[in-house]
Amino acid sequence: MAKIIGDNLPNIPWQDPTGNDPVWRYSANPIIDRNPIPNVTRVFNSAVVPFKGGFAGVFRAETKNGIPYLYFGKSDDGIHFTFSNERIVFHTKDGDAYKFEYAYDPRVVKVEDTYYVIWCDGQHGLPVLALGKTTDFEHFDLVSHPFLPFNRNGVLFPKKINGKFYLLSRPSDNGHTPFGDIYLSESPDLVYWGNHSRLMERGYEWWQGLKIGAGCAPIETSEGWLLFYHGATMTCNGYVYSMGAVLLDKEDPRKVKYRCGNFVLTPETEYETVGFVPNVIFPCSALTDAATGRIAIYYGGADTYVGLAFTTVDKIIDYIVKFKR
Ligand code: BMA
Repeated sequence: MAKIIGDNLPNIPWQDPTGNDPVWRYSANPIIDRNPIPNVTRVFNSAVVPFKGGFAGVFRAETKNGIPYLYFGKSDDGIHFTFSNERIVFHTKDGDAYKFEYAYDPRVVKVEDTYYVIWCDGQHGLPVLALGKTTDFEHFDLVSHPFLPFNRNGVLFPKKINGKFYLLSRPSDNGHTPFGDIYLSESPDLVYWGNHSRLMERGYEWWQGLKIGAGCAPIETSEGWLLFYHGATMTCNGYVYSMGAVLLDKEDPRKVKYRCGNFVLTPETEYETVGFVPNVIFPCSALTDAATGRIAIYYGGADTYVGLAFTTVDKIIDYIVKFKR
């Protein structure tokens, strides 16, 4: 029996499965609909973490001038969120408010007592990763821009390994990036990063044949680090984004133990296939309950909605191993 190494969180969102799929959708999806905040048209690709007995999140919110920024939201049940009407302000080392060009696809990861927010930031019009931090979701500081342009999909490990921070990322281009593999880098201080290496290449399987990118923060399990990621394929009608899953070695996350050749969730429902960008499932965070092995995954649907999907540590690891490449 595989186990989640982590806290017991009996109040995470949950619904029992009705079929045999390795990952199943919440029946009341999408949990965030259009126009949820004044001057915001869509919220998607967002990250939720447990906070003070409830849940806090950093949300990708597309404002009505078409530019994405980061907004804060909180919830008692992880399903119904109330949002701040103003964007999150990150403070620079000088105490000034950081001036955003744009900001999207946030991930939030707690390491020790600090919540780190990583997003794709615009600098001089180019996409770079930015890393900020907070302890209370009221005051946020900008820590660094870890890498040179162009890069997206920065995902921190929730624990230091051998005293170092580990960051997954996906070097990209300045457009819609028709290529891309997942890289792993390490740092003693979140400012200086090195030992970059390619962790996983895009796959020969068609659903992940064009590019891949890390999704949720890796989940520590008795069998290794469980990573949900996205894989994209190219069609006559543009890209299609599905969710994949892989198990990395616990002691050395540079080693892939088992990578699932099948997707674990692919666009099927209306809120995944119809929207601003059709056919997109884009996982950004997951909540876990160690006692029951439950996992609740937050994902963006069609660049328009936020959906929830569920699995258990046993079901997903069995599936990864059964369909390993
Ligand atoms: C990627 C990112 C995501 C988006 C996806 C599909 O390149 O920009 O934010 O969900 O494309 O449009």
